[in-house]
Amino acid sequence: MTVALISRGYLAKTLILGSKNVGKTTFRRRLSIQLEGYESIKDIVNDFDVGFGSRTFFVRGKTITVQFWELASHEGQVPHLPEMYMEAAHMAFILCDVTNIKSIESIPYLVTDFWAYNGRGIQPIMILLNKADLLENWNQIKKLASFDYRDWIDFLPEMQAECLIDVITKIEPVLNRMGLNLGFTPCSALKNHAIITSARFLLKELLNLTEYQNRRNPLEIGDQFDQF
Ligand SMILES: Nc1nc2c(ncn2[C@@H]2O[C@H](COP(=O)(O)OP(=O)(O)OP(=O)(O)O)[C@@H](O)[C@H]2O)c(=O)[nH]1
Ligand SMILES: [Mg+2]
Repeated sequence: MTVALISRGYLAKTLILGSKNVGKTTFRRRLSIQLEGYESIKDIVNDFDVGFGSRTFFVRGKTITVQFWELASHEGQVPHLPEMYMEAAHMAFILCDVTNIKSIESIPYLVTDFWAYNGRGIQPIMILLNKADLLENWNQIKKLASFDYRDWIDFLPEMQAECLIDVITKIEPVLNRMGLNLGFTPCSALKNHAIITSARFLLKELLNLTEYQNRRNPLEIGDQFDQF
């Protein structure tokens, strides 16, 4: 008789958002261990061009499978996010391209949409300032390896730094009120810079949020993850 080993764990559904050409697909592919067959999910949901990936992490004694859903964006506009994908998401990566101010300016809109539609309200986000390898002082920046923007924002070109401070001012206080931190880091597909550590950061924030909410309302246990 064969005994199936069923591993219990958690599922954290994660969106990968960002305007056109910021590097979402590259990021998703590098982060994912592709599950056979799932790449063809595009065929099933071809209305929206959704890319899928998945990877399992072990964080604070919990095995958590992270599903990544990348939604297509359209030239020159903040992508319209189909509600069916937003609804059940636990957390989101928000990507921008550090050389493209417009993509930085779109961040607050993406975050607002995510919080408005996911069905749980304010959930953890990690902002990735992608293509940081294109910056002049990338060699200095990459050594900082910090998710706290106060450590590296002065290394950015002035326009980008100003734009980012504006974004941070809008988003950070909202997260702080939920006991969450804003994760915000330069990132590059080259050498997988900050890719796995960003996923771990998000998961820790998600666990913090779950604990925070359970403390506030001890009867409502564990609805942050779908157990499988
Ligand atoms: N220099 C540099 N180029 C990158 C990086 N990540 C992605 N790219 C390049 O940026 C271009 C767009 O990358 P994609 O991953 O297709 O971006 P996307 O956001 O999925 O694009 P759309 O789905 O069309 O909106 C490609 O030419 C990538 O090779 C990075 O970290 N550094
Ligand atoms: Mg793409």
